[in-house]
Amino acid sequence: STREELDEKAKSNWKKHMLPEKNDTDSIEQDIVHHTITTLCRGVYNIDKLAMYQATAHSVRDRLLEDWNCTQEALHKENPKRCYYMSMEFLIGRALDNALNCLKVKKNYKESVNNLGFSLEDLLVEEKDAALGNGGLGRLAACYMDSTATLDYPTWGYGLRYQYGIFKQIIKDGYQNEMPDYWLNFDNPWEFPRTDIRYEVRFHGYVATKMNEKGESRMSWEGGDKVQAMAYDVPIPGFDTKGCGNIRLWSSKPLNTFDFDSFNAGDYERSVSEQTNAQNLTSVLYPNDNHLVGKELRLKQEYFFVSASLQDIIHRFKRAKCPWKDFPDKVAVQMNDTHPTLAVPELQRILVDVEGLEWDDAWDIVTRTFAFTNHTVLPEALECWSVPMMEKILPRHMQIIYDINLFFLQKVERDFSPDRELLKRISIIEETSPQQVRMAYLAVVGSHTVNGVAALHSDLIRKNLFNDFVKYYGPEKFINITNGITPRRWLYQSNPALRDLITKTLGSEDWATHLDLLQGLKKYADDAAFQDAWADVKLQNKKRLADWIKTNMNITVNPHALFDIQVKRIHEYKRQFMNILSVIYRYKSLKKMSAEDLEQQVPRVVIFGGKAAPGYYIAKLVIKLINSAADVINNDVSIKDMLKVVFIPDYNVSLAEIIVPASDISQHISTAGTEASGTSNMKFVLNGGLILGTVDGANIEICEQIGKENIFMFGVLADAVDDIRHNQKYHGLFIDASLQVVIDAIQGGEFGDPSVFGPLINTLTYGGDYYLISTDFKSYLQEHTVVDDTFRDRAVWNKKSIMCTAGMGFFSSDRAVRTYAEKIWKLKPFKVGV
Ligand code: B1N
Repeated sequence: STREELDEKAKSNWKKHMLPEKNDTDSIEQDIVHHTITTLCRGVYNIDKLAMYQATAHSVRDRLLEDWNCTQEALHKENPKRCYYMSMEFLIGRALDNALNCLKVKKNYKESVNNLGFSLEDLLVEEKDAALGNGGLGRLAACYMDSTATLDYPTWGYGLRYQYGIFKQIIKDGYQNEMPDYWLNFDNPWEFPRTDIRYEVRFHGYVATKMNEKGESRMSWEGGDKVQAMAYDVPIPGFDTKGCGNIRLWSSKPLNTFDFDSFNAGDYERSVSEQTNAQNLTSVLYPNDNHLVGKELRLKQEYFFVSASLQDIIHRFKRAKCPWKDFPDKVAVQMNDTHPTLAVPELQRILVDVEGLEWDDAWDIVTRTFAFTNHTVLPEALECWSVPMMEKILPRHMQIIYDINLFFLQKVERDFSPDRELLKRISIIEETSPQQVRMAYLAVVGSHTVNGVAALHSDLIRKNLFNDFVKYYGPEKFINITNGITPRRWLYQSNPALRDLITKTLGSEDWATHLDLLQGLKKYADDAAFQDAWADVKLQNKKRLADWIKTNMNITVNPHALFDIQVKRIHEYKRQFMNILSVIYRYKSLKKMSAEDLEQQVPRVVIFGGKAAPGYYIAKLVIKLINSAADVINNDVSIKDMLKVVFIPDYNVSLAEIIVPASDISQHISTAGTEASGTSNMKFVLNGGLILGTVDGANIEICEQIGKENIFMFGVLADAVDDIRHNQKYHGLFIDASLQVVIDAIQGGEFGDPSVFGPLINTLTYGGDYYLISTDFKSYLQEHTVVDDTFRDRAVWNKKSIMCTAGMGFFSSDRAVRTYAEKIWKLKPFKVGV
């Protein structure tokens, strides 16, 4: 029986016991001890750091749950319009520190944990990262969930509960090795299994014609194999609000019903192995960033995810008994790239086949519900699924996609242009052999709004990828919403020293939810005392990173050196290769210097971090080259510590929290027009680090916001890239003398067996240098010199650093999310408990 059916006495009994948690230190200690004894079945005789972390986490979770329930109950009653953010990736990282800050109980917890004989800082690092994402796309989803919760937007994330997150990277002999990340080995206090929330998901089977209740003929998807999706909820606390968001992750489980007809009598082993297969569906996150590997299991994951999420959304919608035509007034769905695009034909299928709506009425509902964010223009990342594979796994969806395409092309032909070439170009089906479904086109056709993630990127997709669609639909459908990052995790939590200085200077911590207030720092940018305090914070953060490097890698780095950092997924377009080539150039130059000249140099620590997709051979060679160069350079005493190179293994969210606050320079040096936005650029600048970057992605808008005198930019512009590639193809490349020096050093064996690096060097020479390293190398080296010269004048540098942080208000994910809510979702905040 539900709460509505309980009698008044029972209800008042419930109320009497639903008491809020108390946050005085004594109550907190009591709760931690209670969880140690009950939840963990341990005691003072065998408590250790991990157990203490778990007990502490459980007590914090209790406090979160209170807000979670409060929020969901209020939403249930009021039933406002909600938004669902569908993403195959959520790169959340650790939860405890974030929750303590959001609930404003960190100070008391620190004291309580101390009173029980532990240090809170020691406990925080016991937590394993929730690493259910590859890079920027997954981390963006996590930042957006933080902001929707903080701003009280009724938004839920939907995703998959992978048992293996992104692999653990281990460096052996300079090479990347991958280890599975079985992150659920210990209990996970940050998720709630919802054993009662389960849906069936079908694969394969066939399409039949059936009569519905009204006596109309309808298609019906029959037979096939079914698996079960079970929900796990991950609460997302908002900062300083009673509201609490949620990410619902689906896990595949075998279906426990028994189909006697298809049971192969006596073959018990086979029936168990079928159950195991069902479970394997959500086992592993595909470890590719910006790259599609058209595996059948991935397609199944995408459908499984979409099917379970839509069933859940529809179940919730139906509770309110609204007519179907109101669906888009109650539900907005944002598709994080094309990965959830099967939701378009799936909703159409449910409305037409199952609910009996007419095609056109259903399609109107579908296209008023969905919106689509594009995150990449790289051709190798654009999802295309082969028609035969789709027909096999999702036969009814394939028919629906054909119909969507047919009606779409008929409209284009009738209302716009009968040009056969245009119709071929704009078709959702690509006429290759076999045919392919272009998921990006399906997403555009099925959505009311499409957005890119930075100004340049949105221009490029309007001009290139979606040009025909812009002409057909008109430009209003294609908008820009520049990415953002949450200032809670990426400054408030990860950089306490800077947080405190900013709060003291501005007189309150309102900046954490109104990031534009950082503007108030500008008036202190020339103040010598403030500059010193600012520089001191940076030094503290560099020491923290230097300590980590010493402890974990046994490399000594000088915290007074210029820290030059590039951490992100390893990809040719991001040009870590160009970075290490320039490091080798610097090394060769240092080696040629006289003792006096050497002494005049600015010492540098060049830090790399990032994972390569396990099958990405060239990216893995870049890691090897970085490590081989580091070996030689770090052990060459003749350069007197003027240069150190560090490759930090297993770069992830929790390491980023230590690395980001410690940069003097961070590098964002993608070939112009290839990095859709980038978000780590925003994190570094927010923490007072300067950018060395190309005129690409969000670098351009960062430059506009902070002023061009506070950023180091170089390289060709995006609109020149095509012509340069064309010229290179027909006239060959121009390899500058400085680049030749470096190539010669590698090929001459200065960094180990040169044959190892042959294929990598070939991408430049014989490979045509697609990412234009040879084009940009000279201006890149020149800009490095400007960086060195600027760093010598510390007052000038400190002012730039302050101006960086002060100008970053625009890049808060609060601004981004508010824009989505107003322009796309038509969503209002829903405040709880005031
Ligand atoms: O999305 C980020 C951007 O800031 C980055 O510039 C962009 O590279 C990144 C297929 C992707 N685009 N596409 C992906 C990830 C996984 C996958 O399987 C593509 N990631 C991005 C946030 O907008």
